[in-house]
Amino acid sequence: MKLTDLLRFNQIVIQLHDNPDADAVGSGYALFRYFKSLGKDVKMIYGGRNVISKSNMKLMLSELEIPLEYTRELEKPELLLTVDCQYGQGNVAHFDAENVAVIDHHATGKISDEMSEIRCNLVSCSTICYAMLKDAGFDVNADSRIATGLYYGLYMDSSQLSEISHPLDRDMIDYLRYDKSLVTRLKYANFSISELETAGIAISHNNYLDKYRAAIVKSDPCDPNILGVIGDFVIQVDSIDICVIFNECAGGYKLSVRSCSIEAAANELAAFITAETGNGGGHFNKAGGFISADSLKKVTAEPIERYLAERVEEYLTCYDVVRFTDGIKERERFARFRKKAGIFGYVKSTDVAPEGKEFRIRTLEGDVLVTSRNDIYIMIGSVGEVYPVEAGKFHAKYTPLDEPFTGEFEYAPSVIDIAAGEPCEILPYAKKCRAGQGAAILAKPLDKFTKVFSAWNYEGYMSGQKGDFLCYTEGDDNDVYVVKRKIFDALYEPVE
Ligand SMILES: [Mn+2]
Repeated sequence: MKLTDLLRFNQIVIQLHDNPDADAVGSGYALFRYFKSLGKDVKMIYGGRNVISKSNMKLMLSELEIPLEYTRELEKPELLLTVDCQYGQGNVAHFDAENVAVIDHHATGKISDEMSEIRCNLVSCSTICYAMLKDAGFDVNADSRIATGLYYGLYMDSSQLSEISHPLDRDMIDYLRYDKSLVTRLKYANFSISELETAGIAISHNNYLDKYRAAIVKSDPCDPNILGVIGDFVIQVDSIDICVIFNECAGGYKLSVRSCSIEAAANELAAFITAETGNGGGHFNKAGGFISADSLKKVTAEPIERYLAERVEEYLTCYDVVRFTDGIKERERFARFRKKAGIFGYVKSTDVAPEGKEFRIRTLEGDVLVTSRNDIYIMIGSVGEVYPVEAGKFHAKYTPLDEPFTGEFEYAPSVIDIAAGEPCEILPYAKKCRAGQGAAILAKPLDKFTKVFSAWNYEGYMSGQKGDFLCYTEGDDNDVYVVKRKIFDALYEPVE
């Protein structure tokens, strides 16, 4: 769905979920301003049992002058647009409407269609609205109140930005011109005394799995942000390397995951725990997730606490580790392959940034730090995957062509100038290259989930599932990497 698709309606009511949080309000307000700017008859409402009472939310509404109305009755509008929630859910007061549209980031099994935009890979609904408004040509920086609302929405839904994962979330942070002093005030009006007590009770009742240096912590229902705060505290305990903090929320359970173990990324663990029941993701050290109560019922009859402990144990005992310093083990199990002749993209790092400058390559998998040098190139694969390569290796494997490289990707690869903090796209600089013959690699399919610590300065490790390929550049036993099975099958062929 595009926002412009909704312009055929004139009377629009934006509905937030009951007990609206910063993300719902920030998202709703940005949309409100968009429709208002186009002369629509628009209002912003929420229903349910409670009127907003949290001090940060009251401050947000008054300082940003957000015309949010609490209502128990609504005259049937031409369009009801539920934001940060889905029509018909338990935490969304029911109102009749002639037409219903949805913008949300919660995984409920429902997918996007012509009247709904559901992106569960984004940590906040504010990010979806940012992207949709940008698409519709609306400048969210035109009024800092709009930008501030979106920023604070993302901030609060990502446990203070620590659980973001998608490059769009990061782009939004870089882009928004928000009111910094107001955000600071909001940050320090976050918890009430009773929530402080809730956090204290949660911490003193943790379930410690000493064999795995892991802790599962249950909190009473509270603001989801408390979970992140508890996690940040618990992970500092000397005998705890991993912790999962959770509580009940509308429709299921909200999770915060923390890890200081180099081999167990929090985002991977969050995705693993929630794989069958919801969604999860974030950073290497901090991540978040959601488990839907309905989905949980389908996979287990156990209490959530047991289920979480079992999933953590299962995760921690399910993988192998390969380090680039190990060299090739069991060489006889590897076969020779080479890249099929094909067209790829490449960019010289010095085209993107002056020599010696450090920049980040922003990809779906995360940011990779690179220092611009004559002998460092950036490769762009057929599905938009991006990685640094030494010029020597590049010229051995590829023939550069003097033609621009173009492609359509879910997220167009971009780089960030670290000093300036500005994102810039790299596709405009990209040229084609042809994979040459004789670029042989040694590869074998993985028998199980494997984590690979490569020689490049990645934020952690690459991981492969069973069936993905573990690869070495022939002649360099330390140049190890993982290629997803689908990509491997498309790009490589066996060499006799
Ligand atoms: Mn949200």
